[in-house]
Amino acid sequence: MKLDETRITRAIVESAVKDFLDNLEVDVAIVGGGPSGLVAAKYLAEEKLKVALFERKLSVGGGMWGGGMMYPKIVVQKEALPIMDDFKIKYEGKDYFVANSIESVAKLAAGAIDAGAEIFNGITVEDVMMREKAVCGLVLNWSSVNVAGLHVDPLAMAAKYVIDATGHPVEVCSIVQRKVGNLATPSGKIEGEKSMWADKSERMVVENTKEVYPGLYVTGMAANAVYGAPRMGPIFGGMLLSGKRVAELILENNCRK
Ligand code: 48F
Repeated sequence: MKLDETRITRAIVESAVKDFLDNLEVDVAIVGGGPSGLVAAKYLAEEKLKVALFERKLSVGGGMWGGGMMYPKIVVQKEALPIMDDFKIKYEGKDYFVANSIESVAKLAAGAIDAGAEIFNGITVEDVMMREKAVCGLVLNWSSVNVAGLHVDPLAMAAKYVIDATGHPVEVCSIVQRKVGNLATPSGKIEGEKSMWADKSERMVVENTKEVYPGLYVTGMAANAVYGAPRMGPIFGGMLLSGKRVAELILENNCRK
């Protein structure tokens, strides 16, 4: 076959624009492609909800790639093993089960994609859309526009539910707190992440996975940051369980409507 560069260009642009247009109105928009966001994406898409995930970087995986201090290993406790099995991630050991961080990211991403979630990389969520005191969509720009410091207006997309899965910086909840006000926390504000305490943090991250403002849910490390719980370091069971929990909450809520 004789190759034509303009046909390569046309194939890429047409396909990418089609995917973007197909996802302008979705059931669930997930901000952040770390472990909690990817797990949520799979379990929601599997139930036939339309799911779009937006990741600022080129690669999904967030803080999982680096394992513990760049040893490419993560620890998972037994409560999360059914999720590891759902994604076919291998592990070994006893009590403190160990998995390869690179395999873990690759399989979480593959699981989300195979379930039908659409992943958009290189896009930063810089604001939300609001109607009648509820979050109803996202405001997007290319991450490269932000890195270059260019003044370019963003575009927007609509979602019935938005999930903040942005990890430690808890970016979407911060925007909503700054622009709109009260979150569903004791102080009405982001309580702030506390220093490392793995046992407490891993238990609390599932409890803290909630609807924090109408239409806006929080999962993963962002959930602990919002509700003032500690960090946990490179144990990832809580991230997986929190991602599954947020999917369950949205599915329950969606059935009631
Ligand atoms: O940080 P991250 O992995 O979040 P997580 O799923 O998992 C936390 C763990 O990795 C680890 C931990 C547990 O042991 O403490 O830190 O809670 O992934 C968050 C992703 O969100 C992206 C960011 O690039 C990362 O890949 N992200 C953050 N802000 C935005 C964003 C934004 N405004 N728009 C798009 N993506």
